[in-house]
Amino acid sequence: MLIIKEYKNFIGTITFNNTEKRNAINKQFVNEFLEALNDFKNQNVRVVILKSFYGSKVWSAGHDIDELPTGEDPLMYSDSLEKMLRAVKEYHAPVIAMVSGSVWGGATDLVLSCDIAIGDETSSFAITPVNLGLAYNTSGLLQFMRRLPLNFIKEMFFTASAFNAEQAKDWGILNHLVKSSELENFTYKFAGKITEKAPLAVSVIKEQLRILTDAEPVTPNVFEQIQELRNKVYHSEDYQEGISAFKEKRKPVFKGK
Ligand code: LCV
Repeated sequence: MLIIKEYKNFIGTITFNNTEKRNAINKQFVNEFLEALNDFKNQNVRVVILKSFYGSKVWSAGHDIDELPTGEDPLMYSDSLEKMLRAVKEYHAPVIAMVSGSVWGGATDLVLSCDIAIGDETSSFAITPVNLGLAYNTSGLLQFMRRLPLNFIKEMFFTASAFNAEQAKDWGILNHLVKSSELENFTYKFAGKITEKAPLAVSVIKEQLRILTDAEPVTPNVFEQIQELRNKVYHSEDYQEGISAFKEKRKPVFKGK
């Protein structure tokens, strides 16, 4: 199993359990994740917490690079990571990311897709398509644009640098930054507060906020333009080079084509 699920007092917990691949998000991981959300729903869950094992250096290494298709758009609507992000945003109950360790690529998008993020001093956040010669997808960019100032988004995407817990708190990626020794306790107490509130009201407010946030029409022209831009990169030699370099554990040499 790539995730471990537990349920207690209206709180569902999903612990990432793919340590040898640094909790990279692949199809199997997402299938188990969606199944766990569904099981929790049948148990009338009121809050879900996503976490890694205590003390693990990496919360999640993001999209499983071995599953990134080449020669076509790797972050399509039907991609398993995209399905996971939508499931979190559309889930009837609040989902809390309890973060310790480094968060990479699509996993940063996952943290931003959660309703609340609570991290400790070891947490850091990077978005890394430029390491692979990739652009990012439209819903993902809109997600970042809704949450973070444009200059900070550009710094994150153009440098693929990992931003530390302090910066994440300052920029609003984290709701709360607590000491790693208190993270678990703080998060479950926080979740407990939500489970005491009217679950239907919480659920409706979450869905209202999702609908209102997503209510940004993208005109057909804008859509076509964006598709064309993305086409350029996922057919590029640089994308091939990005994937091969990762697999061969060497630095990529990008040529801009
Ligand atoms: C497959 C992996 C991965 C992985 N996939 O351990 O953001 S976007 O647009 O780019 C989007 C498409 C996306 O999310 O792309 C993925 C972005 N993620 C990354 O760039 C992180 C890649 N991973 C790393 O930089 C390192 O693995 C970190 C820093 C996370 C951990 O380093 P550490 O030294 O602790 P290793 O690198 O030795 O990784 C352990 C094993 O996990 C595999 C990696 O290939 C290695 O496998 P082997 O033991 O077979 O060599 N692994 C790590 N991340 N995203 N596989």
